[in-house]
This record gives sequence, structure tokens and C-alpha cells, in this order.
Amino acid sequence: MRINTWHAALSPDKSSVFEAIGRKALRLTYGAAAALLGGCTGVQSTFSAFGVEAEATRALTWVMATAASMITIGVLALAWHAGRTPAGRLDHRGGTRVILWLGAVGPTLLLTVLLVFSLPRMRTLPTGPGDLRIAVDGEQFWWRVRYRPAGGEAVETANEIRVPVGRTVAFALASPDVIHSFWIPGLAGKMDMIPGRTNDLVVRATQAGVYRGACAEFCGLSHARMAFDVVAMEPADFDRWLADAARSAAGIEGSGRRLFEEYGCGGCHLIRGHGAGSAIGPDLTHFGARRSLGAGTLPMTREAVGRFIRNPAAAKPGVRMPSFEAMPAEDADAIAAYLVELR
Ligand code: HEC
Ligand SMILES: [Cu+2]
Repeated sequence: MRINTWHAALSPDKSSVFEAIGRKALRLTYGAAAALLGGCTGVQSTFSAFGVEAEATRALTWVMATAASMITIGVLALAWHAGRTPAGRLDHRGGTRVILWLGAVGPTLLLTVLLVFSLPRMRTLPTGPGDLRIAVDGEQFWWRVRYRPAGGEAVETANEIRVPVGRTVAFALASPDVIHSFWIPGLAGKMDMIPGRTNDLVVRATQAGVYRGACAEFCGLSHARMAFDVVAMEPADFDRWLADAARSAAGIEGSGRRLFEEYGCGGCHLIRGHGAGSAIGPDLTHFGARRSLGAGTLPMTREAVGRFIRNPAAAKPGVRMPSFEAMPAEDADAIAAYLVELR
């Protein structure tokens, strides 16, 4: 009786129910395809390797996936064959031989070959005392970056990382707040940034270009807005850039600089050479030279910077910078004009 009622309730528009389910499935498929294809772009894909670590990972992935597919097909073929053989014709002594060769000797040999192939590819790149060290802290929701060139002075920046092509770079990864994960798919696998310890990740870029990195461990409301660009440069260009990044900000006229001080921005930000500042938030000494604003969240334009200053939480929910919504738009614009000039 109950079943009948159900049936009666369903049957009049059964076809439209199925149509709706079909439409939903189609939409999900499109969504999944778009997400998967989006992962195929070169700037942020494990299939486009621009560094020796990523190349090793890619080689391992293909070899392991091929081996696993072949084993799966072999096992399915055997199962199919067994299912077709009549029970009376099963040959028990033959069966023992199959188990010995395909169940024990074969897998041992295959796994040994795969192990010998993969172990050297999983080794960390060796580093020497002359290699460039870059300390990166993941902080809610941005990246503090400190270059420590051998023999040179340390340089602090934020939200963008530059590396020299062909040279080994050792990252020292840490976090002062929660667990983040540092991932530049084009250069290497991901590495967690854990409060209270330092994890090392060694990379060597093989091609100049701009790649994208992201936080790969959920760390709070704006986790998805915690990305960065990695610029791999020719070594000579990199050396020039690093020497330039070490200098203080150039003298800049205009009201923006005064307003920056009046609104107390220096309580969290440092602009080297432009008065006192603190290192609670990102270093802004060469802010205007970055490719993006707010850790890969907004374009680096005067307009976007002005909007971000008055209401950073609109772009990044949960952001650790207070809103300055009472600030007149002209003041925000003047400060933005000043900041984007810091190159
Ligand atoms: C209480 C500390 C604090 C104060 C005060 C503060 N900020 Fe920030 N600011 C931050 C933090 C933290 C971030 C990082 C936000 C993020 O991306 O998650 C930030 C980010 C920024 C950025 C983006 C940096 C980048 O690399 O993209 C700009 C620009 C900025 N602040 C400007 C200002 C200005 C202008 C003022 C003053 C009107 C100000 N801030 C006041 C903490 C502060
Ligand atoms: Cu994070």
C-alpha cells in the first residue's frame, strides 16, 4: 500500500524527475571537466615540470601509473579466464604453479624493479654552503620571504618568490600560526609549514618563466586566497634583482607617504628608508614591483590597492589587517598611489 502511494506520487512526473537528475549530472560533469582542464595550464600543473624535482615526480607518476595499469589489466584477464573455465576442468597442480609465479615471484621481481627505479628519484637534491637559502613563512594569509644569499645580507619581501634558473635553492619553510603547505607544482612536490619546526625543500628550476604556487593545507577563511607567483630568472638577472631588492625605498614625494604614517600603517608594515615600521604584516619596501596584490588575490593596480586598504576583508575574509572604512576615498587613493610607486 505504501509502495503504491509512493509510486502514485512519483509516476505522473517521473520523466521530469529523471530529466532533472540528468541535467544535474551533466552540469556536474561539465564542472568536473572544467576543474580538471583548469589544472592542465602550465603555470600551476604537476604535468608541466620546470624543475628537476618536478621532473622526477612526473617520471615517477607515469612509470607507476603505467605499471599499475598493466598489473590491473593482467589480473582482470586472469579473472576473466578463470570465470570461463568449467569447474571440472580446473587443474589444481597447474593452479599452484600460477600462484607461485604470478602471485609470488612475479610481483617480487616487478616491485623490486620499481623500487630500484624510484628510490634515486626520491632523493633530496644535495646542497652546498654556497647555495641560496630562502626562508618562507606561511602566515594567515600571506607569505613572508627572506633571501639569505651566501655571504650577502638578508633581504625580506613578501608574496612573490624569485629564483635563479639552474642554481640549487634551499627553502626553509616554517609558520608562526597554523599549518600551511608550500606548493609550487611546476617546481616540486608540496611541503608542510608547521609551527615550531622548519622543513627543508630543495629545488632547481630548469626554465625561466613565471609559475604559480599556493597554500595546499586548509588554514582558515582565506586559505584559497593565499597564492604567490614564482619568477624563475636567468642567474645574472637574478643577482642584479637581488642586489636591487636589498636597497631602501627611493625618495617619493606626495601626500601618500605622510598619510601612510598618519593612519598608523607603519604599526604593521615596514618600508625600508621611509621611517619606522614593524614587520607584523608584509614588507612593502618594493611593493609596487610585485605582480599581484594580497598574495595572488588582486591585480597590482592603484585602484585595487585603494579598495584593498579601505576594506581588505572584502577581498580576503578573515584577513589579519584591520579595515579603514572611515578613511576618505581620496586618502586611500593617495596612499595607493604612493605604494604602487615603491618599485
Ligand atoms: C594590524 C596590522 C596592520 C595594519 C595596522 C595595517 N596592515 Fe596592511 N596588512 C596587514 C596584514 C597581516 C596583511 C596581509 C594580508 C593578507 O594578504 O592576508 C596586510 C596587507 C597589506 C597590503 C598588501 C601587501 C601585499 O604584499 O600584497 C597592503 C598594500 C597593505 N596591507 C597596506 C596597508 C595600509 C596602507 C595600512 C594603513 C592604512 C595598513 N596596511 C595597515 C596588517 C596590517
Ligand atoms: Cu595557508
